[in-house]
Amino acid sequence: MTAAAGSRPAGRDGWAQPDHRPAAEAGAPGGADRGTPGTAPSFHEMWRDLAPIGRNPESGGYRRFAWTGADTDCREWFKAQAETRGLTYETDRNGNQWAWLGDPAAGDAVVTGSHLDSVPDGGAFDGPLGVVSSFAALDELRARGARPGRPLAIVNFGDEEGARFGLACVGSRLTAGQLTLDKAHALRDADGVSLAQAMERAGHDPEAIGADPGRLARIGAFVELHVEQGRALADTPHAVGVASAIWPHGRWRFDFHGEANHAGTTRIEDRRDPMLTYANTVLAARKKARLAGALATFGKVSVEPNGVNAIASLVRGWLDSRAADEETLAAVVAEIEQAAVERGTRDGVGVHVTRESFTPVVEFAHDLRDELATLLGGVPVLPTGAGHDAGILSGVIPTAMMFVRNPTGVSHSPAETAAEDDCLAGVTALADVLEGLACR
Ligand code: HGY
Ligand code: MN
Ligand code: MN
Repeated sequence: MTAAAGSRPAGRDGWAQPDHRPAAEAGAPGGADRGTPGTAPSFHEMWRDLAPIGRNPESGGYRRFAWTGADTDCREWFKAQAETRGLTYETDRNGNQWAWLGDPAAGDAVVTGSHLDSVPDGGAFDGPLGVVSSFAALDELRARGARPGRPLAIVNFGDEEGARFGLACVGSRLTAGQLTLDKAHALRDADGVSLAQAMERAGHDPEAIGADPGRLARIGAFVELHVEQGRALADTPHAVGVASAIWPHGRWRFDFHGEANHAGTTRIEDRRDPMLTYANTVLAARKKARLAGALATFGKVSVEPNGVNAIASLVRGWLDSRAADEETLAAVVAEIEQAAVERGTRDGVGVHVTRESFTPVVEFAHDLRDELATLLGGVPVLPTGAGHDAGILSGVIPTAMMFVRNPTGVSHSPAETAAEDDCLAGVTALADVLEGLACR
């Protein structure tokens, strides 16, 4: 939480230090003053209850990986939120969770939501802000006495970050038919556990997974609210913006094959050290991306045998690369691969590159995007380099995204933050959008 958001000191989850007074008593935005009906927890209470789940006490970051215990706890939290509001709760064939106000079968539904899983040591906001805001916005609509003419739903898409199995947006990709069953069943985590095994252990039937066109056909619009993962709004008077597009992006695994040997006895000229080739490839990626106005990041690496006094036999580095257009992205990745191969030839190291995932450019539906911007009174419209379930679904149904200002722009880090007032402005904006779409 930033200084602007209140007098309580920032905690490591990005919000105020735990305050165990009831939210209304503590004067917290999102408390009873938000007019939540019945016993529905306020924004502040929801945030407080979700905050400890999957949080690593040492880093302060979240480790909510798909189908783990932390993920199960998040999912139970979601179910409890649905039930406490009297919403119709269901889990779909791919493990995505839904909470319905109105008849799920009626069609032309307005759906909002996001995800609750995280990257390794992720922040508190990426995903959960959209889910918590969705429940709070629904409460606000009810408090306004709004009468939706269309079903409304809140969704928690499973495995958005792909932190465990390496592929992002598995829940929405499966639903949209953009992930084949063969590929889904081939997914393994770092311990060799398959996606199917992990699902089964968490109580979900892996045999059920697959495309769900009937479900998507009943949705008229999907709007995802998300913390901004940049600083485009930071220096504007706007707490909320609307997305125009998502940059194309993908993940590539670079395998550098060398020769294990003794660090103390192997002459320099006799070495085939894949770490050297990897290190040079990291530098090349940075340079090629900078020259092209793109982004290229090696954020994950594994080394075998991973001994201090041994030259590595294998280094695996995962490249995440993104650009404004697909041609630039393809060119940058090809240049990085070429640099790796050239350097590998000099080092006696074999280089093998595998594309693990690719998401094409997303241009959000102009009419829905413009409708949101109008409903919100002319807020900024901005592109993002981050991937989202809304991007996956945009190929199938009209989707839009709203961003809540992030004062530092930091994301995928425990330092990720947003001011509490901005988050509450996001709730009101989302309620305005849902009302505008569903109550006209
Ligand atoms: O990696 C991404 O862009 C997203 O945050 N899943
Ligand atoms: Mn993310
Ligand atoms: Mn996200």
